[in-house]
Amino acid sequence: MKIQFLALVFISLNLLTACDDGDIIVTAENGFEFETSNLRLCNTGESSVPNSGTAVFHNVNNTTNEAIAIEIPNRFYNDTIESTEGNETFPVQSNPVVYRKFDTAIDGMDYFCSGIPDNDIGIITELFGNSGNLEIKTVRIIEEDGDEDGDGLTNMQERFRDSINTDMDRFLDYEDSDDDNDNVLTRDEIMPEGEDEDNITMVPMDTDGDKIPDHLDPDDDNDNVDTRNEISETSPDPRNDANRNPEGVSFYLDPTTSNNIEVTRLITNTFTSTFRTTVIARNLGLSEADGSNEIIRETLTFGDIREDRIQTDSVSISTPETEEMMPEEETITP
Ligand SMILES: [Ca+2]
Ligand SMILES: [Ca+2]
Ligand SMILES: [Ca+2]
Ligand SMILES: [Ca+2]
Repeated sequence: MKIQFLALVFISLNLLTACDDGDIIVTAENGFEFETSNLRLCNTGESSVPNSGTAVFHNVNNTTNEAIAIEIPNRFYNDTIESTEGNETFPVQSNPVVYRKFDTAIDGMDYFCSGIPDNDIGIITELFGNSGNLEIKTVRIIEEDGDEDGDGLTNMQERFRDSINTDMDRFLDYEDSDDDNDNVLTRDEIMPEGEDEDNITMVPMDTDGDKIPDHLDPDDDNDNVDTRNEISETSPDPRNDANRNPEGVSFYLDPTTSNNIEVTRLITNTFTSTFRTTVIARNLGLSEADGSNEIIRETLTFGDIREDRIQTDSVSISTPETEEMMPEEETITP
């Protein structure tokens, strides 16, 4: 995707405004009606190179036919990485800002992110930023009733505020689809409880009655063999049909069976985290190209962007001895 935002500013100034049929005066109180949720971002660079390409944030109101856009040169802005030091500040002088009022509705991603805009789009009023600062910040959002790892327990049930990490691997419980690293997914170690379909909550089971729920208990049947090792040569998945006794009960839930095969490869973990990027201008000075119609906005909220990031990671039991034993092909997929 090519962005020719700077070029657009000058093309439109020289050509499109020549066709104006009369300026509409935009003032600090009149105009700038942007829904915060309509903020969008496009990048031309490479995500692996933070200083590559150009990042453009834009917000379009297709009721009032207004748009405002910011160009951040030499920057790939990743809206799924948390800002480490609070707000990043970008001076308007080196990061062009343009406000436009059009004679028709536009598609912001097409207009600002896809090269030369459609000829049919006329600009009635155009203002350029000439002073002030932009503040951009990305934060991770963790909602109480969300379920980042999709394991059936909410972030609140997995005590996300306490940063619980039962199996001490790289993932906190609310990001870990197998909380006890026993190769049985948490969603298969809990059960629904409720009086009717509309009031179901997922609650932990405790097979061996030791007060440690199955999804946090590495030895579910208390036979002193870890659940993940109660398998056979046929399959490394404790829930596989090959790993059941003649009555159909999985070895890991049957204290009378004693298969014990050391495994080092764990289920691949996937979780989704959500980020919100907020863009605010402070003391933003705008004027027409000739310096007329100057207005100042003390605070102008460009809006915010909500974006998900899905992370999939292979995990292994990370002791030096077991790393050496780990066969590459033995990945267990849920
Ligand atoms: Ca979990
Ligand atoms: Ca488990
Ligand atoms: Ca237990
Ligand atoms: Ca066991």
